[in-house]
Amino acid sequence: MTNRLLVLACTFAATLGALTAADDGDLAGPTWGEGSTDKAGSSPSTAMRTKTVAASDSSGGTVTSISGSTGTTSLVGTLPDSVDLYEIFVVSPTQFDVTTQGSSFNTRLFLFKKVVNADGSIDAIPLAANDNVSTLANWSRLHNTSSTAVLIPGLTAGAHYLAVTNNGAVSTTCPRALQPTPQFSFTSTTAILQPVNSGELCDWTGSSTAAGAYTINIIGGVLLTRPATCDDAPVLGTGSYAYSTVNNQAEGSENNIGLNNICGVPATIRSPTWFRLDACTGSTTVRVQPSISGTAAYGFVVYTGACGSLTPIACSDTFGTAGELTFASDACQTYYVAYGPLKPATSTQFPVVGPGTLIIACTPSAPDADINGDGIIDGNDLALLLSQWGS
Ligand SMILES: [Ca+2]
Ligand SMILES: [Ca+2]
Ligand SMILES: [Ca+2]
Repeated sequence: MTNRLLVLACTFAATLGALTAADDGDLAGPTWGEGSTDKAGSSPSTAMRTKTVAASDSSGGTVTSISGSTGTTSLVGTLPDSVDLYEIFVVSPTQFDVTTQGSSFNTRLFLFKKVVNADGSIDAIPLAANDNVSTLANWSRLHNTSSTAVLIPGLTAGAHYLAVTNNGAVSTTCPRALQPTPQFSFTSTTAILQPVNSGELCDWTGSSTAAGAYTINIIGGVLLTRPATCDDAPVLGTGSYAYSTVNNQAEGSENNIGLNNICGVPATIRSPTWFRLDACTGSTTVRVQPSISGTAAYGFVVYTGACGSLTPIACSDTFGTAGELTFASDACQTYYVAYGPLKPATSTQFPVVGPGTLIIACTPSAPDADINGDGIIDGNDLALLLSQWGS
């Protein structure tokens, strides 16, 4: 009975929208939101990666702003949530231009290059920082758009980290020490500063308690990237999402999914894009609808479980048309979907790639009112429900 009540509680919570909200809208671009909790950490391993199913890795998805807040839940050194770090994809270094205009507190911006080491560890190497755009305003601007000077040396296309902090915080190098070494010296409050120490990011220091809501305006040069692994999957709820696979063809084959062992289809999903379902309890339909009808073929696999230990539960492998699947879903389950262009084993051609629409729909089932499972719906069920209400 306990299990049954738990399931019921989950079903009711989902019905009331109390479970984890989907990432769609706020997290699918062009505006990116941190959400109501502190999801952006202060290190490369806890940074929030901006991404969208609408992107391919080179043509990308548009992002115009990132919004969030500092100062509430996590601890960074002695300051609560004083740093929010985002992984961004710089596509055009000479158009790179970000500001914190409109933020509610006195900000600083820091930019780091993401470096993946041979052992797979990740470092953030400092490139630039700015406190104030001018002597007349305390919002920050980092940009590389000058036609006469390189303002951010070392800025190239690729993955970077962008940090927003208050006006007292500064990044420090490794190793962590009693007296950590700041990476920047704020001898000027208005210059775009270059690092005074280019060792990798380890920690932050500072004494300001300024915090609040911020907006990072993306003026140019930054795009959202495609979630290419399970770990990276954004949460998508019921809705319609533009996608693109135009760059999948150029990508490596290490993430391809062979369908023969999963569903007995001699074909491969090339360079799949991943998302996690914000599922309802009932019947969920996923449809991958290419814009180029008749020629593009798409496949996808639905999994349950956690990344690294996924169990496939359904395949879609329709050739020459949209891929579509309807399956029974449970709001208390975790579902991952990986989709991409489908390459038959007999074909030597790469499958047609291009833009399309990803459609997620759900028909909720009626809640089971027979809570105690005795086959009768009566006052005993109501009493059980009320006893669990709000608990
Ligand atoms: Ca935060
Ligand atoms: Ca944070
Ligand atoms: Ca400032």
